[in-house]
Amino acid sequence: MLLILLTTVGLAMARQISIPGPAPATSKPGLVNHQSVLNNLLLYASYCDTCVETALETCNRISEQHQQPSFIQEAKEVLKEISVMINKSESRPRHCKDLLDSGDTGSGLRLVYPYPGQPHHNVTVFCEHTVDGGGWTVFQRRSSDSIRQDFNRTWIEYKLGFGDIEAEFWMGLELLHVLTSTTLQELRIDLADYEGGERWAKYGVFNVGSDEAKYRLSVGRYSGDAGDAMTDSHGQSFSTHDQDNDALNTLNCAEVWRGGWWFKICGHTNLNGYQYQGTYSTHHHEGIFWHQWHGWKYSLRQTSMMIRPAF
Ligand SMILES: [Ca+2]
Repeated sequence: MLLILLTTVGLAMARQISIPGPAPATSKPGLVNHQSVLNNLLLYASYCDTCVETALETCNRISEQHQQPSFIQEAKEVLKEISVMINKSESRPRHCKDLLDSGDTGSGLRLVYPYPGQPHHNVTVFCEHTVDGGGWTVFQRRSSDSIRQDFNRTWIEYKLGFGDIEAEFWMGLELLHVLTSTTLQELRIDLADYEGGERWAKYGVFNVGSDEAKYRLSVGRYSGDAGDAMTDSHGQSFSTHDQDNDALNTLNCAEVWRGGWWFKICGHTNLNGYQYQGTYSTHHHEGIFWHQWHGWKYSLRQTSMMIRPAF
């Protein structure tokens, strides 16, 4: 576009300059002389429009060629800066597995960047690298060794998380949804009783839906020695004492079982129940229980739930 404009203006100028005849009385002598010399030169060159146009185009092209190196250089530098920013962003750990892959060992609090498209949005999580190959991001823990937390919380508390991340805590369903949405996750659950016994359960599929889906649970492909108490809750929304999303019309499972969970009718486990110590005898199943191991009326000493990308 610029080339066409310059060429058009150039041709117009050339035509104006080449008009024969006496110079206006007001013109300066030097300008008259230059115009006369230019006229003569154009006449000598047969005054060819095409020749002048070609010459101007050549001029423009040479001018643009002179400008290109600095423009290209500038563009290259911008691309390099963008590339560095992208690499820096991609190298940030999204979860504990990324940290394990980059050489992290041990266990404890770590900073991760789990939100896609938000490279600066970080959260503190607890990474477990000492169990089953490591790379686990812990999202729930109960422990009789710590100051006990109240797990009979509201919907908003289960959504945002609560407790002490180095002791008893619940990560929060919103972050759990984000962490399980990017790639296929596996779930590992570790249980301990008051007699020194330990069991584990692992699920090759684990996903928590969005707030709109009431944090619907997808879970399956069990392995372990604790027994499968979770698959029964597959496809079930989360419930709390102030939000009944279970499949039982006659009561609110979260209310009578004293904690938020993916209750169905009501289910085979609740690791967010009340912290009785071992055997208890209340009417409802209120404890921290895993039916396939210690039945309905035994509250466990310790539990942890953690996730890791399956691949
Ligand atoms: Ca209900």
